[in-house]
Amino acid sequence: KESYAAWLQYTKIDDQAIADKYAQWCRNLTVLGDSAVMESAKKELIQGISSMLGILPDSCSEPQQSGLVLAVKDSIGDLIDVDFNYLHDDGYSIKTVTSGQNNTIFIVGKKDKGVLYGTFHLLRLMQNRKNLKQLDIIENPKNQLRMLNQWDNMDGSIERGYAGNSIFYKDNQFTQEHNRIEDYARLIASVGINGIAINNVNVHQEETNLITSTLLLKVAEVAGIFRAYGITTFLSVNYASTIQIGNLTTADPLNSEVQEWWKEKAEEIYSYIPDFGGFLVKADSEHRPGPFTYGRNHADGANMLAEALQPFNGIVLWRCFVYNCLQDWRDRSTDRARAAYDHFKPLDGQFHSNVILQIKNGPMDFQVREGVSPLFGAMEKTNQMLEFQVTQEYTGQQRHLCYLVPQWKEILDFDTYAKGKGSEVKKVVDGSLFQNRYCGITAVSNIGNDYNWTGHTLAQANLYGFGRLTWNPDLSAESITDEWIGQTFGDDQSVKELVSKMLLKSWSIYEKYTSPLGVGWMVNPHHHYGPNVDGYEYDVWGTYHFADWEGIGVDRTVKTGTGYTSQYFKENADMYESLETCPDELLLFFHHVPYTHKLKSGVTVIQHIYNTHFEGVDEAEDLVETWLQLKDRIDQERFDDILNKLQEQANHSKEWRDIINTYFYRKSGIKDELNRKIYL
Ligand code: BDP
Repeated sequence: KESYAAWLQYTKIDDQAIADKYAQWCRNLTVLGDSAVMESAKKELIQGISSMLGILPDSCSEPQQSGLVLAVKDSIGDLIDVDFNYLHDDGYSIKTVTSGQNNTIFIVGKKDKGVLYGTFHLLRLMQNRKNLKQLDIIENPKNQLRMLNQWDNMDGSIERGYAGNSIFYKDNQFTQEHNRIEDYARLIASVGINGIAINNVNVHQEETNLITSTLLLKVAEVAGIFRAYGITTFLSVNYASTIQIGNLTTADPLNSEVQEWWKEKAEEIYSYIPDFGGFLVKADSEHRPGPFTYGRNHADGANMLAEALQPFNGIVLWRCFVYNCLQDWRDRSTDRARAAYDHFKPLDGQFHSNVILQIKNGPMDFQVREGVSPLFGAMEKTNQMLEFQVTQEYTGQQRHLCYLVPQWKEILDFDTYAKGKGSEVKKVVDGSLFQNRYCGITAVSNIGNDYNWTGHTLAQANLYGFGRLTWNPDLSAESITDEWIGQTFGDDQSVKELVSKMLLKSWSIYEKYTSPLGVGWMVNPHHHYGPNVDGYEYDVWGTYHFADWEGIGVDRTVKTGTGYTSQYFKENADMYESLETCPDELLLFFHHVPYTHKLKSGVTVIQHIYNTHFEGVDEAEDLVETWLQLKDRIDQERFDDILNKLQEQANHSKEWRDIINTYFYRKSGIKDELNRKIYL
């Protein structure tokens, strides 16, 4: 089925001229070197070529006059010149060599993983019908760690999953769906993902057991599937494992029995999975155990685990999503946005070199719009990793179209000024700004066992785009989008144009009819779907908008508010602190203002709210119209499925519009200048 194949469609090439050209290189395939990863590359090429060209390449033991050659540094010999000094471990070169009768495409990696990435690159070019005649490509990933986090529970449910159940677990056991897991590995390896944590960061009892011998055998099986695609397996661990499964009475990181227990545990894990990646840890957050219980800090906690993993080159991914979820909403001094920085910044320099702090993109929680976390760049001596959320918890839950690549681009390009101008987030997390030992980008995955992986078929683009950005954050949103559409829906110009427009506008559309100007959180508590104006307003989670009859917004200034703005470097701190320079789209994230406050756009806050909510609905309806134009250009199954989702979105956007507009009309008593129907 097309929806299952996602962007690895390998649709038959109808244009005979192109097919004939490609065939010159695809009749012979020589793979120099053998490893599971090389085998995966070969398998993928054979699948891609036979499906696109209808020919089965001959497997040759040495290069022929024409054909494809896959090789690594150690096996390429003097067949061609490759500057291996320039290639990173995951890098590759693709070269078309034409001389006399010879006509060969070489895909050469420093290691076998590079060959796999190069193979997917070539297939991507073919799926987009590119000319292969003069390829001379050298690619290195910008980020060293390019990861996904599965929030899968062993009972088969997925925390914040919107595409069915887990492909990994069912009824507290591992599934036997190895083919499905392998297909997932193919999908994510094709965009360069090289690490995966296979269980939820909220580690319940069942998942705590993943590091016990019976289940480790199963983890090792899964790790084997991923390994063949160059992907390293990690586990989320329960910080209090020593108590839960270790028969100890404490999880104090400075207790020698606790330390010993983890050391032995690490040794045991590595006896099953020699290339195990390490631990992902959510500690002292949202009722998870952590070092605070013992009066220790997070460096103590992370370092204890890091020491256990160190002999095996394992790493600790320590999450900075630490805040008090039981605070008093009236107490503005405990601003949740401040929490990560307040906890971690003072610990700079205290973490071991195999600890990476995993930091959510914003200080709150994956809202449609919020500031960038001020922790990026603020810890010069500490490895940092950026965490995005591909699963659309707050962005429509894969029932609404919300393509997040443009949002991620903005965040990656955000200048922290940590070392003066040009200190973008992407340079912090790729390690180049502070020369970190470990670094990278990770995200919460959006897949489940739905036939199309992601619920909304167009949500596949988020997974694709995330991977591509981890490989190269400098790719433009437009080019990522185009290549995704070409591979997913084929080479139809009108499909490309229209789908690209839909995707690229969708974040802005979603933002328009949901919570305004960066204030966030106007969702139903718990499941976080749909509008709820005061759902979080008077509860303890620290997620308020402070709307009253006079105004709205959270004052996070130093002068009169929570002081959060001071956590940024000066340029940004000044920009956000002042009403004059704070960007419109984040106004209510940083300031409390009257409804009559004039935005830079020239309209008042209240009028902006009305306008955008009407526009958002209109534009959501346009999405349906645009899609309808593509009837007969897209297979029936995907066409219908996407149409249903877009219609649901258009309907639901009205509920958002009416509830939000009515709420602010009743709060402010100010009428819409255009006299549109506001209240329900
Ligand atoms: C929030 C989710 C919650 C996660 C938490 C986290 O609502 O389910 O456990 O983040 O990241 O977005 O730990």
